Amino acid sequence: MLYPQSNASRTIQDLSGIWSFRLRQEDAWESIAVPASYNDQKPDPAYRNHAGLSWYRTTFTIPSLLRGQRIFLRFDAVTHNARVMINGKEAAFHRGGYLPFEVDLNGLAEPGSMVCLEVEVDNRINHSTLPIGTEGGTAFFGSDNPGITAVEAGKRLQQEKGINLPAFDFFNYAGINRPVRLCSTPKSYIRDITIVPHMSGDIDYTVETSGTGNVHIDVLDANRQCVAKADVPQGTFHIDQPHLWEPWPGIPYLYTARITFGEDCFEQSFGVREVRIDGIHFLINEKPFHFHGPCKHEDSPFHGRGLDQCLNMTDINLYHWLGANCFRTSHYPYAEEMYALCDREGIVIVDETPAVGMWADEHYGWDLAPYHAEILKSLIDRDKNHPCVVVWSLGNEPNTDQLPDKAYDYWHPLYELAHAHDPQNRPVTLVGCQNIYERDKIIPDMDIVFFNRYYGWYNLSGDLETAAYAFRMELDWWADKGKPMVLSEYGADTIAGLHNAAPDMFSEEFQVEYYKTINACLDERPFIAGEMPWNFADFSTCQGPMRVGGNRKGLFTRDRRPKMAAHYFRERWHTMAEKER
Ligand code: BDP
Repeated sequence: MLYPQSNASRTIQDLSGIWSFRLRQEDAWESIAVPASYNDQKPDPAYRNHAGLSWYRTTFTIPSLLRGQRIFLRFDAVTHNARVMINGKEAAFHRGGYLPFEVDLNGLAEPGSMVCLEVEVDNRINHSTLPIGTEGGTAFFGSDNPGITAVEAGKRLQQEKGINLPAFDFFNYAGINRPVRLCSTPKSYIRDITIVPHMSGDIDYTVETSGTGNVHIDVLDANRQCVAKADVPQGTFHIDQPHLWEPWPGIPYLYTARITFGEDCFEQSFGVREVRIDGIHFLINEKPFHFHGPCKHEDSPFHGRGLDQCLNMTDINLYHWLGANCFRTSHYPYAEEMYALCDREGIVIVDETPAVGMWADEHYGWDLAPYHAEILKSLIDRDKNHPCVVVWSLGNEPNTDQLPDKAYDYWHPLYELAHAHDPQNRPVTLVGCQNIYERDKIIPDMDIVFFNRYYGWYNLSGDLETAAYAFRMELDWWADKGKPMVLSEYGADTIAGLHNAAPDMFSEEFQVEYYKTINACLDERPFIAGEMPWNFADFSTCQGPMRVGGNRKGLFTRDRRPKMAAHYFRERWHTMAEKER
């Protein structure tokens, strides 16, 4: 699905602003900002902890000058399910909270008329959604205390009340989290574009269209000079001695394919870069690439998970400040604006589906696979042309060791699907949790092994010497597997400002010592292709005995102030980048 564009043939009317909102149909309408999560917009536990439906409403007028055009609404993300009503009539239902969808308005509303737009949002999560949630009071870090009569009765009551908690460790921010736009194109239009670049300068492409017209393509360099042309909807054009798209600290050079089809036109940017794996090396443009950068969340005060371009810019500038070159979109697809920014800034992305919370044995009986496959395909369709995206992640920390064959049978077809569906055939991974690695069949089978480990934190807590001993033992086991491996999460909760000369858990000194200890183990191993600390910044989670105002494993606080560990990584990563230059 193409990203909305306003140009000589297409228009966009951004519907961002203050809409009307209510949590229950019998309530009066209140005011709400769009786009943003609703949860933190009012100091009211009913907003914060709501589980169920909620309603958004706004009005807009379709300009008369759009007569004769194809007119549609484009929702970038409504979390998690959306039912869209146009002038009181149901126009669309969309399942899934982090990917875009369009609602065709032709036949539903006339140019020149005012439209009433209502969106019914469902934020409930359960065994048939991605991410996974639980009905009742058992959260990610909650304690079950099974067998205690009174606690069991309490849990039953919570179930009756409809308490709905995440099976994952981030707050279930909900609502219209990303922009809603009224868009138009000519009636005959460019439906999709696929670009597959090669370092030789040969660029394979496909333009999909609807209606009648001729396709023409001009390929522009960064100075908007034409460097190639094509006149058929599918084929290969050639750029002589192309500038490559290189991750930071290289130059992330971007070209633009300016496509016309009848009256329609569209500009698609792309980078010339290749990605492949060779033994223990992950290669970008045939050079070994070392992933170093913290994983992220879309999370901030006020906005929750809502799009905030200033925050995204600030974060990417902090990545530059750190000398970081990558992040993973833990644990769901991010807003499209972030990928466009990373294309420009040379920050590499590991792009993840919202498959998180799949740690129960029963998971493999829930038959999520068809829906999961659909989401994976939509993610690839959305992000396929971004040079910054170099790996697909099928999901985060599922149960893969307890029922290793079932896990294999679930995940392997998704792995194959990602390869078959991605025109650029990027490497594929599934992020593994700390588990009985000797039993695991699927994680070691991925193109590149992403493994999350918390030696010294969740286990062997605080004893860093023993943590290093244990981690080294595990690394010995992986050493002869012949695959590149990325430590895709490791970290320690740290309260900013808590200091201790003898480093103990939760102090800033401990976080630094923890990273120094684990990094020393990584530095000895040639098959380690990267380190991705958990997390870039502190972030909000649901309440629980393990979380003091959220997850505190950030290198930065939630308002982006560096902890000591941020300074430590800054030194380490800039030194690494100097050597790689
Ligand atoms: C990992 C999860 C991540 C958590 C992290 C933690 O992948 O979502 O936030 O642990 O516990 O298991 O901090």
